[in-house]
Amino acid sequence: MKVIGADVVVTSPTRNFVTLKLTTDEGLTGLGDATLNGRELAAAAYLREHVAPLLVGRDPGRIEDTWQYLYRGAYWRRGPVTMAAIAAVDMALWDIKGKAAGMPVYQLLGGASRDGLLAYGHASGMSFESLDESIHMHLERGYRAIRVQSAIPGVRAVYGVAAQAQATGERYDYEPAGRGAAPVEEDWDTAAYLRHIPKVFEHVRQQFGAELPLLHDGHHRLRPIEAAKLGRSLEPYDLFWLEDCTPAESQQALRLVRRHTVTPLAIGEVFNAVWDFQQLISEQLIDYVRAAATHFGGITPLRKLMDYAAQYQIRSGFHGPTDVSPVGLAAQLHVGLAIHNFGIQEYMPHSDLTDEVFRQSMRFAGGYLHPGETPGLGVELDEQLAARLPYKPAYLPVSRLHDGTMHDW
Ligand code: GCO
Ligand code: MG
Repeated sequence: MKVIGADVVVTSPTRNFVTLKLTTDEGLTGLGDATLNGRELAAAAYLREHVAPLLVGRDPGRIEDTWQYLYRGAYWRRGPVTMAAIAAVDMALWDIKGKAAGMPVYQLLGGASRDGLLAYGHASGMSFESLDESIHMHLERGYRAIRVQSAIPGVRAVYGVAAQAQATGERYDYEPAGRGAAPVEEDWDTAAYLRHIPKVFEHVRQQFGAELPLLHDGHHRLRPIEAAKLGRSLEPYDLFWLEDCTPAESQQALRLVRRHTVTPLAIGEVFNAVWDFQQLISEQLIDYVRAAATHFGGITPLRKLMDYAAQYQIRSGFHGPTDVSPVGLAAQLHVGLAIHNFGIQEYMPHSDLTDEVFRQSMRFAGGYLHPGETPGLGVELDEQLAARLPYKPAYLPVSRLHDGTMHDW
């Protein structure tokens, strides 16, 4: 079998997605996700200009070799643009291999290690009341684990806290930044945040009991000693995890956090290679790996990362926001089903229009996700509909302290 076509589709149903479609001489096609939120066109150009021409004529069965060719061969290793592009190729090749074998990809990875993947949803509120409403709504939809984010008194706009209408709406495929030529600016006050968040979790535990798994995302905003303080102050509320408490490119900063708190830590949604995790895993500085197949070079390295993490009893918590396309989500559902050290899967449902552009075999029932039994990844792209929904500039917000200083994301 040979690859005869490598096409890049950029489409924007409710947000922008970059998809690679490989076509083979035997008529099989494969899809891969290279969506890089806010930098979509860079990933699309990397694929179109530098990768697609290299793929035509190659044997699609040689997944490992193609991955190494693109990773080692480029000279310029790693980085989010490169690794998103490689991820798309890797996923598309697994998709083709699954279709050729007549099996869902998880079967090729060793078969299912469980019946379904425990998923967590995003609840948030501008007040305790609206937060409670949002949690109730998620429980009604079947979620059995909830990420809790809250507005902070004295802070105008907190990232990840949906406005009221969105928090209670049917779907929450919101783009916190909205669309536009430049990022919107939000504000931030770490001291106010550290004072308020423990009260939020105290309230939620009182309302929803001791058993509901609760998660929280710090969005990389704290210095190590602040993160340590937050982790410690949340211990009475028994979090499933505290995510991205510090900007994690300084892996050793986590030593300090770890010294002071037993709140489990999750990190890595912005990481793109195993090297970003090396110290965190080998020193057991985290409990959950937040990588996304889309930003980590695809299924092949994600599987290897999880096997490495397994030696340290570290589990998966793959990044599943709406800016990972249904193709990228499918890729990590197959990995999550197959590996032994699965922990939890983030799940933010895409909009109805996105679900029309990408038809998925994946299902969510009773709080659990399953990639389905369709051969390959189980996602079909409606190219005609995709072509009618062109790219629109959209950016994540930035945040500034009240004196105007740019803050960590
Ligand atoms: C999460 C994330 C997202 C990211 C977004 C950036 O945990 O789901 O932090 O909300 O901010 O994916 O592109
Ligand atoms: Mg996050």
